[in-house]
Amino acid sequence: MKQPWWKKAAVYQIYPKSFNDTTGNGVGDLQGIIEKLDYLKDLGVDVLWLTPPYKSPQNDNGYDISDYYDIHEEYGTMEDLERLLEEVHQRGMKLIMDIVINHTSTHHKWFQEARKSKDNPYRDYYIWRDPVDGGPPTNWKSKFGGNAWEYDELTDQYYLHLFDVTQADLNWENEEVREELYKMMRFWAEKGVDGFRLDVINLISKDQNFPDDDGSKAPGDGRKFYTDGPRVHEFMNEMNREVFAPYDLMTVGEMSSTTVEHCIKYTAPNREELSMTFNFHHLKVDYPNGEKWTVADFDFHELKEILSKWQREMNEGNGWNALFWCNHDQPRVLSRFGDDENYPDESAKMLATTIHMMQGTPYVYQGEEFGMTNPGFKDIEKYRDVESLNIYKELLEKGVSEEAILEILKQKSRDNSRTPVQWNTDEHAGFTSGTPWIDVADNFKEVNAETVKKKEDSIFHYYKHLIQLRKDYDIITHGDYRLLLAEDDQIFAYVREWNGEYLLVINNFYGRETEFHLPESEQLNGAAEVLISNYNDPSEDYRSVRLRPYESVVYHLT
Ligand code: TEU
Repeated sequence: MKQPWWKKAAVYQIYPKSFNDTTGNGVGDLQGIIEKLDYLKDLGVDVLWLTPPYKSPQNDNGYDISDYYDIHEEYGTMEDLERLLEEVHQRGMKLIMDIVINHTSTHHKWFQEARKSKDNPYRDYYIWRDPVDGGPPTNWKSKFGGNAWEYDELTDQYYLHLFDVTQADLNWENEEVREELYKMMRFWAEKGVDGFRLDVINLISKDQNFPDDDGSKAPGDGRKFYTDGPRVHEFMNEMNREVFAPYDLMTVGEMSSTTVEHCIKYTAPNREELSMTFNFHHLKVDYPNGEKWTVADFDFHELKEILSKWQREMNEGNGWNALFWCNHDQPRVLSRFGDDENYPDESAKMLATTIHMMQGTPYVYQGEEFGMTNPGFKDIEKYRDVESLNIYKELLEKGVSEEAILEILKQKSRDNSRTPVQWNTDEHAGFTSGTPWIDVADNFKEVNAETVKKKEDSIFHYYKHLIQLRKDYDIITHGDYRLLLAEDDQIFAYVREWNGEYLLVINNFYGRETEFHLPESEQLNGAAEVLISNYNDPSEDYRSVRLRPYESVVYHLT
């Protein structure tokens, strides 16, 4: 069977607001992306994922769309977008658009109409309910804090918003809504975009009984009544038929709190839903007891276990994973799982190796390819993100000290990955000639694309090499996966096996030396070649390897 092209592709995520500003207004723009396309081509990525560039009041940086058919003015115009698409295609790359269809901004004309009256033709585009006992219809919580229902005086009803109050959930039960959304997606497909990243797409189907959460799991948050909900697979299949299949699109669904069983259903080819899914379980290993808003080390054993489970089970079920460490909602991977002070180079490369040798389609988040870090903001004034500002208020009200909250945000805020891309040593790291909308991290003089690219053995070139390896070695795409030394406190090692070939991937996740010994049960044989390593003199004997701080080495056995 012919394999889809995206199984050997690497995707690069662009958060336009922080990417590159050409107008001097402090906000990145589409023209700024065009300027950097040769750089991205050089990196070797095949696909660019653009986070929402549509018209929006920007309460959630574009994830609150007020017009799906227009571009946010700070980013440029529709002509700029078309030009970007053309330039991307000219370089043999592809462009996928981030699309947010679980909710719209309350500034969207549909919502503006809907709220006018109960019998407005658009009323049923959203989810409205009467008050219960003078309060919200259910005890569901918004992901950004507070209750998920907002009261609207005008009609004495509540509307549902799983995210910000200005992000009203669409009513997917309404066929007209679905048709409107498919029509809009076809508009983009007609323009020539190559696919979509679908925001929180597993939340679109809500339990129509709207029950209160009894609190058996996470008290009262309600997610079990809308996560991978009753009709979600039916809707995905319909969307595939209506939009994806006719245009042969690549699609990646962002899945909030999902399960591997559901992700197999979303992505197994015979089900005709999506190409691949993002899940976040491996990025909750530093949320002790599920609590994000606390300063905590990550649980290494849990990390290995989760990534390994998804590798094994998605492969067995014929599903397909999106592989990633970071995005615009997550802290920087180097600051989170590596050592950005003592071993930035070694640990960034080791982390990249860990996921780039797995099965799936790897994603690189802007700046990751040359080792960008969390900025370490020390003042609440520096933060911009709605979620961070909400939690700051909430924790203050609960009596947590400001100092403690700032420590938490320093580790967990989404703004950690949203600071401007550090291009060079110029003022504001070459991001803008004006005042950036959010501060540039202080380390830009050393950590910037230009400086890092110049060094032959730098993180940038290492990423390039990893991306190329996936193209050259089919085993990375097809091989089975098994974890080695599951109990080891420091080593993350695994074997990929395919057609009598093996890849042996060994990573030291810490700054202490250790030794790897191949378990007796592993009957690997054949001549070994080192495919890649972050030290220039890795051990030749793969059965016994002395590992230096954050050392990573990949052997190919044939
Ligand atoms: O994120 C969905 C999501 O559930 C998270 O990753 C979110 O950031 C987290 O729950 C906060 O703790 C997507 C987008 O990627 C994010 O930027 C948007 O804010 C969100 O949907 C709403 O559209």
